[in-house]
Amino acid sequence: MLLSKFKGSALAALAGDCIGARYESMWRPVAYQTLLNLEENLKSAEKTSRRSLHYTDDTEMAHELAKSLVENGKFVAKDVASKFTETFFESPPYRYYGPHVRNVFEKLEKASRFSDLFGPASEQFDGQGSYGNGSAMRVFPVALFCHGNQELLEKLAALSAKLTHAHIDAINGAKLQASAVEIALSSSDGSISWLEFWQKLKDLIDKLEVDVPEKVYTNKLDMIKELIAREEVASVHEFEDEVGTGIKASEAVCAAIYAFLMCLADRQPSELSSLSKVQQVVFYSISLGGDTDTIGTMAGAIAGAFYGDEGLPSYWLYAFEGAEMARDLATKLHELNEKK
Ligand code: 8NA
Ligand code: MG
Ligand code: MG
Ligand code: MG
Repeated sequence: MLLSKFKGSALAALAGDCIGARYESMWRPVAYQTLLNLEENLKSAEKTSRRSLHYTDDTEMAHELAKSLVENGKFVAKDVASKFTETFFESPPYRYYGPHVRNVFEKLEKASRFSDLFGPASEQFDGQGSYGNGSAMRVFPVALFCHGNQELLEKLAALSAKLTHAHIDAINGAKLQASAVEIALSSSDGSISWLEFWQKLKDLIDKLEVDVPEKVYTNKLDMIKELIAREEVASVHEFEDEVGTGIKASEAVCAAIYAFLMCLADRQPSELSSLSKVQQVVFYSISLGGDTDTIGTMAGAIAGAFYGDEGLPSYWLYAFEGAEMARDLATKLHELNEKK
């Protein structure tokens, strides 16, 4: 069962990125029917064995992080930094990296030759560091690698984030997203309510934001609870106003968590009811609009870790670039976890 959860997480993360990337530049809600039509097109990929959808920066970086953990059996910051940097400079334009992260890679490679691993990220945005969602979008392999060890998970989520994102909101976003995947790995459908899941995340954020004056995650998590408990489902526009779906880690991570918890609470839209639970989470998260590939990939990583890969459509393995790699890395991370 645990292997199924590892594979489910990696595969649904990939699906969320590949599907979400189709709508990323639109910055508006995505109609359910549009997503259902795309799903119909993906089914034909199995017959033609055509890879129809590309992954983006989210998956590229997650896979590099996973490869490094698998090869080294531990987190080696220099190796992760050089893998991120090498793939960035070789990657095709349709990976759509965040607009400013190039500066970090240029400095890591050219200026310091990987001698100063965390300096370039801390110089971003006049020394504030990036609060973009790039730290959290790629973090799920840390959760798989650290499964069963929350202390290590928080440490590695922070270290992996700090290579490119030094802002506290990006670091806490990576810890929160990785922890959501870990809670999903450690529980099963029917064993936890949405409110219990939410409470675990809230307890973590209370601890992480104890000395943070702005408490962005505390406020957004409180709002998420209010929205899910409410009788009437919030419109996407209200969600956008209250929580957000943008490029900030605090918005995208909370949007992914909201989509997962809404489906766990059985409040998913009826239009998606023909789909498996993992698909419902991925599609619902993308329907919120905004940074759709990143919200989709993070919601997928949580949902796949919770429900496993059994209910996933077989054509997902054919429809997305990188599907074999996702499955292979998940299997290797699971083997490493078994040995511990
Ligand atoms: P990033 O570090 O460049 O941050 C993303 C953006 O957030 C920056 O370009 C700024 O606009 C803004 N930002 C971050 N920190 C600050 C700050 N301290 N002060 C002011 N503005 C700030 O890149 P990232 O790695 O976090 O980006 C990840 C996202 O980029 C993912 O969603 C990914 O899918 C991708 N993405 C690409 C495109 C595209 O079309 N190229 C569009 C959206 C997202
Ligand atoms: Mg992307
Ligand atoms: Mg938006
Ligand atoms: Mg994105």
